[in-house]
Amino acid sequence: MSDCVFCKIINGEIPSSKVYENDDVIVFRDINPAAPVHVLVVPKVHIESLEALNHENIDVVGKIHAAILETTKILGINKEGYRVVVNCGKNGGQTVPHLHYHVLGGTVFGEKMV
Ligand code: DGP
Repeated sequence: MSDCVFCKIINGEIPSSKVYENDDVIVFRDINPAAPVHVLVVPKVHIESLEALNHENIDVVGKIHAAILETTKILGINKEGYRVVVNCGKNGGQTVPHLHYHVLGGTVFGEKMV
């Protein structure tokens, strides 16, 4: 989508600190990190949110999870652990309407989610 900030990052129109990329997924550092390690795992296909997943595009979820596993190894957080968050829609706090998984690490998170 032409006015989507993540599509612009995928197309190289906006710079990003890229950590990992393959044919289907790109991973880059969040511009406003909430933890010492904070990256966004983003499918290259424009899907608005988790709620926009369907039988046609659901395969991308496996690709995202595979990319998370590659990324946590690259970032060296795979052994100690990390948190994965997906915000969905207005009440979920989603601000960029292009499906993305937050991967946060490099610190110890408490049991509380919020
Ligand atoms: P969410 O609230 O789940 O939609 O998270 C969107 C995240 O995207 C937020 O943590 C900040 C990040 N973000 C927004 N614009 C940019 C950008 O242009 N570059 C990068 N690297 N991150 C961005």
